[in-house]
Amino acid sequence: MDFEAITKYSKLHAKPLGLSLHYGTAGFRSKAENLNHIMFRMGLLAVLRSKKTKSTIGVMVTASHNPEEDNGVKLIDPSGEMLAPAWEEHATFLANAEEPQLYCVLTDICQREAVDLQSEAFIVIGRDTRPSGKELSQSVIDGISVLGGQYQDYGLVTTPQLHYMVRCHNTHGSYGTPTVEGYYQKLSKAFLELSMQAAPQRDGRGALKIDCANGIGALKLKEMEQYLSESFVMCLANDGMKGKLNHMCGADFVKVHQKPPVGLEMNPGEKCCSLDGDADRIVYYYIDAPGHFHLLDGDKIATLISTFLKELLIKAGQTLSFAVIQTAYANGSSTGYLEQTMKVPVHCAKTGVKHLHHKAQEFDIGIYFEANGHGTVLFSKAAEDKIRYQAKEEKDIRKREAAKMLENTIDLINQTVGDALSDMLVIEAILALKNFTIAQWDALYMDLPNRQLKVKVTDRRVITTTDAERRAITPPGLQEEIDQLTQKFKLARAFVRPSGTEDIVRVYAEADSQEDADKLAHEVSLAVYHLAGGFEEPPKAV
Ligand code: G16
Repeated sequence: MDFEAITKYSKLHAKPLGLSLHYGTAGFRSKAENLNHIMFRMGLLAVLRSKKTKSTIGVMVTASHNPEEDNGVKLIDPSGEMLAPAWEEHATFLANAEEPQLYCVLTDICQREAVDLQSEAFIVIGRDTRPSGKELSQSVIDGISVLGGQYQDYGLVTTPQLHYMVRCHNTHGSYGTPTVEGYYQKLSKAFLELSMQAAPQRDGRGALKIDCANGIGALKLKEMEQYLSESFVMCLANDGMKGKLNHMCGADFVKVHQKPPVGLEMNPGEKCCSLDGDADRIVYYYIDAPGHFHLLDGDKIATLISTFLKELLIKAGQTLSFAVIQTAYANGSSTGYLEQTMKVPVHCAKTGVKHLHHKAQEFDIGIYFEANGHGTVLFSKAAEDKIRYQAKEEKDIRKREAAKMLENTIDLINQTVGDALSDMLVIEAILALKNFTIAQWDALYMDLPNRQLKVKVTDRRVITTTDAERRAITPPGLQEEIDQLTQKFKLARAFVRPSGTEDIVRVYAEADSQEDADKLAHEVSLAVYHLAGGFEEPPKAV
């Protein structure tokens, strides 16, 4: 490593003295003006990770659901997964080194990880549509170049598209062609083959209104549209021509506020969905005839996909282990339905797709979705091989057809990470095959009323949790207070956790009526405010 070059270029991307940022739930996130040095240093780290793994590594510049003035960055590991936890620690360490220590920290990482500096490095880069993205990507490139790494800049892509590129590069094309066209071709082929057997869609039930959160999703859906059949009618709203990214729209807004986004006109029964800013999450919704809003979130998506896969596995006569992974935010009704009605094992992981992804890898088929709409399905290598073999060689036509549909589902799902575009096509294919309206899908089970709130505190790290974030360990007295409050309501549950993407504490509550869920969430927010160093005004009632 060239000490002089690193020192010289680092000064051009100088770290503000004393600024400390952490690799959180999905990488670094902060106001864009704080991130120049982080980007440069993540360029450096990506090169070391690439040398260490002798593989292509991804660097995605995005702050996903955060507001437009924020930005962020995350590294993507060789199989397209989130960065390994030990390297998240290196990332934080490197990000917070003051200028004179930077070289030492780099050397230390190289020694600890036994990085062979003579190895080659190849990095792929992508960014979402934030105004700050281009300049910050250039800082990443500067970091890569100073360590002699090679790179390919994909420019504007969805986060899941970059995850896909990384996997394609490292599997030498067997996962797919590492281009956006390759991505569209792979998904559209699987989608068209899968939905081929669906009855023609009557009454416009195939049409879908999509709120693109004024983000990258709009651009990419317009590109993908030509690869899909004319029978799939998409109508895009919030396509970034007028509105601000994630502002009063997008999957996070719709999920948290449980109401439609601005900029999307809804008529009763119409199927609608929202993506988030970098198109890695999706939620569906509709209004019924009296005008009530119904949300179909990640839990409902997991249930729909589980039902579909379970039916196909039975038809194909395959006995593969199968589980659903959720987080503490999963609605109690969804867990009950999966376990008791569908007889599917359910596991709870900490928030962050990286945690769910690893748990899902323990099964032949692991379906993971966060309630916020972030998720996918993983098929083990053995399961995939069995299904592909059966799709080709099975003599029984019915079984072979079921195996063929499972094979198409494998190809349609982005197995690297939650992907709004891929998830949307999976959902659309299933609804068409089952000839389900969105209301019929919604009727699988009834959600328990729930509420999510945010509380501002001086230092959110005073809250630590256990039991997959369902119980607070610190500050003292907080969990006892939550337990007492919860006891006052029927079918109630509540928890709090520090966000890993925003400077706030998240509060979740559910109960048997909306009024009680709102009340409980508010009372728990007040407990957080008083016991965990709340500032500004105390939280107001919902
Ligand atoms: C990211 C993560 C998700 C997580 C979400 C919220 O989503 O990828 O797994 O659920 O942040 O995390 P937290 O509650 O810690 O702020 P996205 O869509 O912003 O990348």
